[in-house]
This record gives sequence, C-alpha cells and structure tokens, in this order.
Amino acid sequence: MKTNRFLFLMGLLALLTNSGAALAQCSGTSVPNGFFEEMKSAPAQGGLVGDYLRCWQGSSLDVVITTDHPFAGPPSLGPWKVAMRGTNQGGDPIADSVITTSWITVTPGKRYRLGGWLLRANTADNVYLDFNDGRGQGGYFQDAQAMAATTGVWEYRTADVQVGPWTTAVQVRCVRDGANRGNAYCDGVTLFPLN
Ligand SMILES: [Ca+2]
Repeated sequence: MKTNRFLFLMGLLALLTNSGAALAQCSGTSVPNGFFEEMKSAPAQGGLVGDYLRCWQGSSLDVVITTDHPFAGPPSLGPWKVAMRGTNQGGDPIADSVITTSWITVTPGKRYRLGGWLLRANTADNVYLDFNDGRGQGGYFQDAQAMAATTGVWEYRTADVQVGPWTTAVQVRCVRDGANRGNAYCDGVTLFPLN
C-alpha cells in the first residue's frame, strides 16, 4: 500500500509540475478555477485564499483553502475547497466571502445558472453563492442566491438570474453571513447559460 501511495504522490507531483502551461485563464466565459484546485504555489496543508488560490480573493484572514472536511460525493471536485472560518473555529464574527478576481464575460440580457457545492456548519449562518449583489460590468441586475438549506452535509445548490440588458461581465462569489458562527465550505462553482 505504501508503494501505491508513493507512486500516486509521484504521479500527482508530475501532474502539478507539468500543468503550468495548461492553467486556465482567469478571464473567459466560465468560472475560473471554480473547483479551487489551481494554486499560485503549492500549499502544504492549506493557507490564505489570497496567497495560494489562482483567480480568487478572500475578504479576510478567515478565508482559506483546505483539504479538511473530505467530500463524500463526486471525486471530480478534487481535494481542495474554500473554507470561511466562523467564531466556533477561531474566526471573527464578521461575514466572509470569496470572489473571482476578474470578470466573467456574459451575453447581455441572457439567463444564467450559477451552481456549486456548499457545506454550512451552523444553522444560524447563511451560506450561499451569488453574483456580488448583481454588480455587473455595464449594468447591474437582480441578483439571486444559491443558498445552503441544511447543515453538516455537502449539498449542490443553484440559482438562476437574467443579467441586465447592458451587462457584459459578472463576478461570482461564495458568502457566509448571518451569525457567522460556523465554518462554511464551497467547491465546484460553475456558471452555465440557459436557453
Ligand atoms: Ca475542489
């Protein structure tokens, strides 16, 4: 088993070493690095979103990448996820968020579905994906939230919006607000145009 693990790690290392040229652009029509697996430099066990994660920025020192809370569902989500620490885990009582550093190009007036995996640890908190309150480039629009509905389990949530008639680009984010007591996790964030 140890040999297998060693070979796996060597394979992973080779993959990481050779993946430089294949890194996704932070701009485009899809959520950049929405599965949170591409790093600026290799984190040991975790670290600040701003220090390690490509194409995303965190609102505070409580917004980190981690491999904690292993996902029990589709392995395609990969090991890394974003965690926003609440007061129960040593964070401060202020709301946290993680947002794309650049803009995602959209077609004005078109409908889009934002989806992703969320885990809320405390029922007093709100954990959701949104479009940064509908602040679009070229024009604001009515935002929608993909809200976590339960606690302690990963759940896939979606929200549909119609961007404004002059909106040409959007940002997406994952937020924890409310009482800010528990850790909040997000992973696998995607954006698809609807017909
Ligand atoms: Ca991931």
